[in-house]
Amino acid sequence: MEKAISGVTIECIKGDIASQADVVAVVNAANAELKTGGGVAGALHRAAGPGLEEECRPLAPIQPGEAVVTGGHELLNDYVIHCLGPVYGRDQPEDELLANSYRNALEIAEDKKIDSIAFPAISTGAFGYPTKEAAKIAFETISNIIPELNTVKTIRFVLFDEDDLKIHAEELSQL
Ligand code: AR6
Repeated sequence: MEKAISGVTIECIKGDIASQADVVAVVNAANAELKTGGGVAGALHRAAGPGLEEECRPLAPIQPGEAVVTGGHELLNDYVIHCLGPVYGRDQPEDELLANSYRNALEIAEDKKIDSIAFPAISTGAFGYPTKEAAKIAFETISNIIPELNTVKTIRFVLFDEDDLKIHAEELSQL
């Protein structure tokens, strides 16, 4: 499933965020300490090797909604953009904090002149954000920021299972 808006392609695919060979940057659904963990953070840190955690150490801790960038180390990508999403029901206002994650990641991508970026569904795993609500916020935020984008041309959502892919494809088609 993909959709083009003002020259920017938004794609939804099923897959593993740690195996996206053809994008310049991947986004990590990080923890505040920017350490390895479960889910996306575990997959990216495992594939990147210990150099990633080392580079992250002086950048931590980060706040919900904030994003920071590192190199990709042994990943297939030049950059990792680490976003701390909100914990659903705890970090408030969670919708704004989730939107900030997407906005801040895309601002970093522009600063670094990155043309392709892959996101996981931030906050929808261990942090408990309902997938449909989170997908709506993600796509609305991205469509609002698209007029400000110059270098980013491809924004990919990498969903881990068929249900999450379906939910994201539905929300994207309604944009
Ligand atoms: N590729 C793509 N998506 C994945 C992958 C993968 N390899 N693995 C899981 N997902 P989560 P959060 C999906 O928990 O909710 C970590 O332990 C997953 O099914 O990775 O922001 C950190 O250390 C879900 O839909 O991120 C933090 O403490 C989505 O990615 C905390 O979890 C996000 O799940 C962050 O929680």
